[in-house]
Amino acid sequence: MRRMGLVVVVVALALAGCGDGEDRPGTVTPEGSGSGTGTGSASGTQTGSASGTGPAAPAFTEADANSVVDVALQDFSFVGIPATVKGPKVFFKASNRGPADHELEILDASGKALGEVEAMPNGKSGALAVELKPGTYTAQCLVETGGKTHVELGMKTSFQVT
Ligand SMILES: [Cu+2]
Repeated sequence: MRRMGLVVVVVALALAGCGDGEDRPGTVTPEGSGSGTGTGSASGTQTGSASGTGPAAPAFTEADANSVVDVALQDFSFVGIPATVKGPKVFFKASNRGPADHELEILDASGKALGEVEAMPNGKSGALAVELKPGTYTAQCLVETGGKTHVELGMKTSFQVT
């Protein structure tokens, strides 16, 4: 236990050192935010995905897409995602038919998240433009209802990109 604490302190100091330099323009270090709690685990994980880089702008427009997929999000399934989608530019138009909040997250075959339409309430819609190589992909929703994720409730589907 004591050894772990020391490591955390060293990491924190190293981060502080980096933050003072001027050779990393644009990155915002977590220090100085005022909340003193949870120094240990927080500083380690946050540095990788630099804060300040917002969600990437859509890589292409609906008009430039090879496929436009209209998908309805509902309790608890995705409706409208074909078994096979022509890539590489796939434009998802998601609308929530509820009644619960839902999101649309796209994963590659290794389970890596490639993009998402963030959770939104019933009646709302959102879009996601992603470039997908040929292969197998999964759409899922990780919103929770009654202590279970919607994936656990069956809100997950696979599709092929050609
Ligand atoms: Cu959901």
